[in-house]
Amino acid sequence: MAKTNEQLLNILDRFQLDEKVVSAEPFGNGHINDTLKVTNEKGEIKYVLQRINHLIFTNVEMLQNNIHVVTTHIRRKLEERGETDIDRKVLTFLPTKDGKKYYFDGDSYWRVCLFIPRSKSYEEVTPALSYEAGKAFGDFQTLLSDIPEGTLGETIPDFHNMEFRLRQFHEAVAANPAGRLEEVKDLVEEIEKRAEAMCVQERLYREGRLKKRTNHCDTKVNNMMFDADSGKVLCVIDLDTVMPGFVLSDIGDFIRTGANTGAEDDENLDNVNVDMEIFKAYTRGYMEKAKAFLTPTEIKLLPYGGRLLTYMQTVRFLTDYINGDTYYKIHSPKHNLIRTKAQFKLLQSLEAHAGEMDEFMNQWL
Ligand code: ADP
Ligand code: GN1
Ligand code: MG
Repeated sequence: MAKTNEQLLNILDRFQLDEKVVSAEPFGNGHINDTLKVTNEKGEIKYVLQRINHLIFTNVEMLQNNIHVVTTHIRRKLEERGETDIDRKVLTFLPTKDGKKYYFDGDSYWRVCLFIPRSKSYEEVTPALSYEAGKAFGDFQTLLSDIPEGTLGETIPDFHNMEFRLRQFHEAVAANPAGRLEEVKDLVEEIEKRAEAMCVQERLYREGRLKKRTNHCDTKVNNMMFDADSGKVLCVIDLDTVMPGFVLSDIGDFIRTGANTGAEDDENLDNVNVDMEIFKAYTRGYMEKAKAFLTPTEIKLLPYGGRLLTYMQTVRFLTDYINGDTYYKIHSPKHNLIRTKAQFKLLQSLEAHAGEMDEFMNQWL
């Protein structure tokens, strides 16, 4: 339920803020949590307040603990590198007055972090920004590569496990709870056709040919803040899903969002295609930072990562549509179906460019 400004200020009052704040207003385009920007008496945005979706992140304690581990780890590494302006390069979460990492108001879970001044996020990127984004996510994985195994929990178990996502899809199809199956049967067929080919990572993992790493797992283009002046990436944000997983997640989700010439939910499918210049620029930036730790198998699979994450998102949006829209926030009755169709169109475009993308990777093999 929406909160009044007064209620939001009461929530903010539970945190150790270092200045007086007067308003909290909706911010950003996320599909899961509620994000608000918090303004001080001078009208400057100072903090970001978020209501955590605890139906999705059911273990808030683990979630906030993961984020604490990740942000303190990155902060220490940046200090060791002698970096300056660190408060703009890593998120800083503020404790509550009783020293906790979140506040529970009896109904919802809340957290607060510092707003990063003079920064910008984008829904669409140029090749130049994309190259910077590639370097930033490659560096993010490098910075987190020495977090000892077992330190971070899986905030959403099997989050990017394709076999699991297909099981959820099959359960939805079998139950057809919202009576929408007939309307989507062609899409269901397209998903089934590709199902086996899209579970390569899980098979390679079982065979011991692919390892898990610490990934961001939501490298959407709007989950990084760029410096408003230099156009360089300042900070990777939205750390809820940082957890052990397969490396293709962080390549794939950027290709899915950044290298799409249309929107994630574009109703005009002619707008939706892969932008090869964005793909190449991101990959160049990413490989500059990540080549040192990637295996040849991972490098070869990189273009497959774009197809996989786009396929996974098609499956997840369609599953939610079949289930009657229980997971993602929607802004119109058919929003999840529109999203599914746009993601499927992008998948077809990525498939058509697969050979060209594979060839591009040869320079690193
Ligand atoms: P969601 O789960 O809703 O996607 P995010 O953490 O990604 O939440 O925040 C949504 C948007 O709010 C981001 O795309 C970004 O534009 C902005 N934002 C989030 N955190 C900050 C921050 N600390 N400083 C500046 N802007 C931020
Ligand atoms: C969700 O919260 P947001 O909008 O950054 C989702 C991602 C999806 C994305 C699709 C926890 O991310 O996995 O890829 O929507 N996050 C969760 O746009 O499910
Ligand atoms: Mg986000």
